Amino acid sequence: MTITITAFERSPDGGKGLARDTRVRWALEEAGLPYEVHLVSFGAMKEPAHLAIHPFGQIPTYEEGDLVLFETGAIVFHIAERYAGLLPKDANARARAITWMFAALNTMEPPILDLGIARIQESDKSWSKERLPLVEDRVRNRLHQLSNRLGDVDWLDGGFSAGDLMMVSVLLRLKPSGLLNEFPSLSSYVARGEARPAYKRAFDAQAAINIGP
Ligand SMILES: N[C@@H](CCC(=O)N[C@@H](CS)C(=O)NCC(=O)O)C(=O)O
Repeated sequence: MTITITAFERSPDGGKGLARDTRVRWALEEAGLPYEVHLVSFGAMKEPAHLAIHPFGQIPTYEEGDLVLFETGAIVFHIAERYAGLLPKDANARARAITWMFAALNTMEPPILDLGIARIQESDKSWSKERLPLVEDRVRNRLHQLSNRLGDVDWLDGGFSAGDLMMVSVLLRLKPSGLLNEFPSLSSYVARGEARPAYKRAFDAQAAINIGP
């Protein structure tokens, strides 16, 4: 059955792979699944046709036959549950990998997104200079905790899993801030993710749309 995802017609990051279709593409590549991409403009994302598949008018979405999904956590979990390569077979290891997916989305991503807002959308506000260090410290705190847990191993819990895919995807959003460089083990962790052939294919596919081949 054909899998179709949606992505930005023109990503605001100009093809740096930070739009969230990249993590879905990465999961599909890890699972060896072919997929098609439907590109949507900012205007079209808010039109009824797209709102019917994404109630919040965002990308990405995932369609497979009658199934329509939104939210990258749900999409990556769906792919990982059904196809080999992203979740361990052992039930407890599987539950732990899923825990890391949730940790990436619920514990790491919110302060990281907040930092992006503080650095870009709020930079012209009178209070921006006072707020930014507070937001940065909240991110630093989480990075410190994550780096302590990762230690000197390659992946968060044994072999590479959907938990790492989601964590690396979330951490990648920190690159423009430079904060990741303060944590060498996390920088290496992200680099290991980026070095995976499946990630490279996903990155190149979104870049081809946004910056051309
Ligand atoms: N929690 C959602 C977030 C989706 C999201 O924020 N998508 C962004 C692109 S990365 C978007 O569509 N932004 C445009 C908008 O919200 O109008 C997920 O993980 O899928």
